[in-house]
Amino acid sequence: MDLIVGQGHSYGFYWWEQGGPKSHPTWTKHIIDESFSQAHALLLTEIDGEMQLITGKRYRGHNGNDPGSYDSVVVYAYTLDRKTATFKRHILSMNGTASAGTQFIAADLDKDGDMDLASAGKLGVHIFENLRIDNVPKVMREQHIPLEQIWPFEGEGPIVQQENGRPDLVKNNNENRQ
Ligand SMILES: [Ca+2]
Ligand SMILES: [Ca+2]
Repeated sequence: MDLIVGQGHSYGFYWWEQGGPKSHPTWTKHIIDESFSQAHALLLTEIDGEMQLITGKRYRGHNGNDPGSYDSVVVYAYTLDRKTATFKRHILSMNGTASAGTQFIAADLDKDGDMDLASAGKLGVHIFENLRIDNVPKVMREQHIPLEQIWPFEGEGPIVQQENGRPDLVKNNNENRQ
């Protein structure tokens, strides 16, 4: 049995390979990733049919006193090739507000048939929606983009037709041009 260990309050996480006889085991340290600090939570789980290791940076693990406390906050998934014992990194969130916190959970949160993730940290609670199965219409996702879509704002000049603007706004633009 091998081990995967994250540095909760410094840089790096590793896997430790067990060797030797069971009566006198030896342990060899292997680097998985040392690019971020405070990998305070690790989750090894099967997602989309393959084993994945989920981790990331905890934000302000010791209230800003840990190494790397002010680095970008990241959350990564690592797919594991067990034949070569290599981990391939995939970005789930970078420089956003999602963080590792103290635990990840994996569950099909929207019950569409694929496994989603959630974490809670000092920057808030986040859900990572798995888009392998995506039953949400594009128009509905557009409505939930956290941006003000009615622009230019009042007093900022004439309305111009936007290539990807809301259908109702594009219609209004055409009326304004008449
Ligand atoms: Ca799902
Ligand atoms: Ca999904």
